[in-house]
Amino acid sequence: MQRLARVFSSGVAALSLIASISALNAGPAHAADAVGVAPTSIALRSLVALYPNSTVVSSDTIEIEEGVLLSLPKNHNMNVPVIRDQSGDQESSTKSRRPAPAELRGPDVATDRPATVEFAAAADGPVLAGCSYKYSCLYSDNNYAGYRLSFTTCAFRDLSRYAYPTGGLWNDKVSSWSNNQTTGTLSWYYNYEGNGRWLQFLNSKAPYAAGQITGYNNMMDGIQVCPT
Ligand SMILES: [Ca+2]
Repeated sequence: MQRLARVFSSGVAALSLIASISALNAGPAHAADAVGVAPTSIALRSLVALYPNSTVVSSDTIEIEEGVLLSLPKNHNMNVPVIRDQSGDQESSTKSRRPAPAELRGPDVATDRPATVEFAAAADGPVLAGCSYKYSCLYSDNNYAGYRLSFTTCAFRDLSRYAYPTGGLWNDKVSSWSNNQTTGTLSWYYNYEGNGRWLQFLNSKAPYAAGQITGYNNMMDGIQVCPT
């Protein structure tokens, strides 16, 4: 009977802990959240905590840099936090930064951005493989699964500048890709060869999607979105 009472009382303690966690999660939005969307789930809150300068843009997506979005996997349990393995973080932060490519060279064909790029289109275009219209997307798993990076600003991005949510960095993590920019707009993809050399090994012309990267899985280190 005494044992039962103890069990009962610890059960109450556990319950009240759950209640206080729930209260925490249901707490008022921070002032900063007012700019975007309040992170409503445990998963999204944990993701925001990993990227201190990020802004929430939707229930599964944060903006980690201007024009760069990071999304939770489609099948992520929103009640389960994202846990980062920090064992390699110190090594990553002391690694010397890769120099930006001096000159971005694309393929010999179709290097021009078409004159008919439809920036005037006000209505949203269709989502492609989970990738919003006007974005070029990279996924950590095959078939557009796993974590997703979405880029909309025309710029070169070194993937080794972005922390991968569960540990390490985003370089050598990409397993599928899509380009849902305006029709005809290009994206170029790079592998870093060392000594300042970036090798363009793939390119795409919107709309385009590939569920795997045959021969180049987990190799990509950089993306140039809409080269000019
Ligand atoms: Ca690589």
